[in-house]
Amino acid sequence: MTVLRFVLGDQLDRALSSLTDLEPDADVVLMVEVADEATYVPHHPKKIALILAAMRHFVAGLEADGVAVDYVRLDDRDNTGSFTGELARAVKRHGPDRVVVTEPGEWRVEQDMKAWETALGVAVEIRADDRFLCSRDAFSAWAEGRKTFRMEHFYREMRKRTGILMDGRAPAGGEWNFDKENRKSLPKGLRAPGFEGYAPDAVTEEVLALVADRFADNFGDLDGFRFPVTREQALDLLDRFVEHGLARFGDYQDAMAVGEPFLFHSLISPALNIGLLRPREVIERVEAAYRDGAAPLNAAEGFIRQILGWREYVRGIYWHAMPDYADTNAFSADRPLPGFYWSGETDMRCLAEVIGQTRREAYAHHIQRLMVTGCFALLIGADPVEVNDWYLAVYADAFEWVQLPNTHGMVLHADGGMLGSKPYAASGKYIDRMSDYCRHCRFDVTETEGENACPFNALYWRFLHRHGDRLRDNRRMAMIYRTWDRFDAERRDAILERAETFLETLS
Ligand code: FAD
Ligand code: DLZ
Ligand code: SF4
Repeated sequence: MTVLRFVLGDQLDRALSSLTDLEPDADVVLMVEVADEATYVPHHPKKIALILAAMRHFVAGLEADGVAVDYVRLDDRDNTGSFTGELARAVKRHGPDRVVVTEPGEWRVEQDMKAWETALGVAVEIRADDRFLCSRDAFSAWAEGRKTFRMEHFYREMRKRTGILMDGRAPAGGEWNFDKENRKSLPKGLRAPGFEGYAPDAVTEEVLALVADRFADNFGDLDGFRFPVTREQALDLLDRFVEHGLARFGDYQDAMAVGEPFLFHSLISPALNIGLLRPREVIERVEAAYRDGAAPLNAAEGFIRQILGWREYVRGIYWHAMPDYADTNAFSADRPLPGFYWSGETDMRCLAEVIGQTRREAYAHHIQRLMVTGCFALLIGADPVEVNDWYLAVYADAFEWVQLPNTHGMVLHADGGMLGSKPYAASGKYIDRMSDYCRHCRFDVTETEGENACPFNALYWRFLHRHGDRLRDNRRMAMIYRTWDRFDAERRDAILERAETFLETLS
């Protein structure tokens, strides 16, 4: 009985559900590098390199343990370029009794997967992806009958269900959430640990040459590739974070600074999302650091909330709401994404800084994605499809199950509030409070009118003005509408004019 076990590029986990009952003497593991996956958006070259290099290292590990692996390379002559085409060829080669897979991370791939059994004439068993702490069914059960979904409710439920950061039935430290302690701006002179990374070995070098040859025109620098590509390296990265970054993670989680792309963030998302780390082990490691006194509770809780809360929540929303979710557009936003998202050429220092860092590193931390590139796209009314494609392409950790709810829901509020209670619209004041970007910018963050005024300011008021019908009744926005209403008509007109004049410069 041969079982063909098809493992995708973001499933690089030896404990994966499709591998749990692997019989090394009888089964074959199939992995394929295919053009479809490398081109469905113009991925950052570092992202393609990460996935292919990690796949090749994963396969080397399986082979070293005596597992039969069928590995198709991107440049193999007969490569059909698609998962379906490569599975069909492999079924012909091996004549398996059945194919076993773990459910994928993207809706479009799942549609293909569901058609394989009929198309290929072989039994296909699709198993749940148990790397997550909340299964798709468990999320649906939680969501059932709720009018609105809120992360905080889901998160508390997950804390109770898993016992993570719980002292009996109560949350550790007596509170569920320490976010109010986690909004400090960076004091002068405080140095972040930096990211040394992992030097490419011969396997990775070969991938880098392939990517340089084929994807040189994509947005993003391939030079300086140093992501972890093996489980050992990913575990080392986690150790380093716990030792050097975690204690300050909470305090400076929302901070941003010129020339400081990483601050006290963990940088584990690329490794986590492709299976080199398991979310549960990351959480347990961080909880242990707190219990041992190596990290304060605001840091440990803040970090664990991102993984046990946000990460699981957005995945639940994705599968619960797809495929209609991607087609929503609550604000009827339709402006093309400005060209500088791809070139980085803009006088707005905050955007130039985040886009430049994204080009170099295929990385930006949460607040940069949310409150700089994201908030700007929201305020100008950028087309959600273009915004989503940009985020899916440019970050090494981007897979649709996690990218789409964050971008479409959290940032653009295009889902009309399914994921979050209000849009994260903000003026330049927020960026000024949380960073030193404005001090290095040609625009004046304290001004709203006139051509030197920070564009975020007038755009913010314009956004509120345009979408009053949707947002005025939101209790969390009532105060800001009262401020707008207090402005006299002349001031309101001047602000709206500044916004329109600025928007004309984008086209
Ligand atoms: P840390 O700040 O160290 O956080 C630890 C971990 O928490 C992360 O590794 C990640 O696994 C998890 N996490 C934190 N916030 C979120 C969140 N909102 N949703 C899900 N997981 C979270 N994350 C992705 O993994 N892939 C994406 O494609 C992605 N796109 C995003 C797009 C936008 C517009 C926004 C606002 C956020 C997006 N995020 C995405 C969430 C977050 O920005 C990244 O997970 C984080 O920046 C990764 O860096 P880190 O590992 O240093 O995170
Ligand atoms: C993102 C990506 C890329 C660039 N290349 C491959 C590949 O060649 N082979 C593969 O198995 N997976 C790749 N991936 C990851 C897939 O896009 C991902 O597994 C699906 O989107 C499902 O989440
Ligand atoms: Fe960005 Fe405005 Fe600050 Fe310039 S002044 S960095 S545009 S927020």
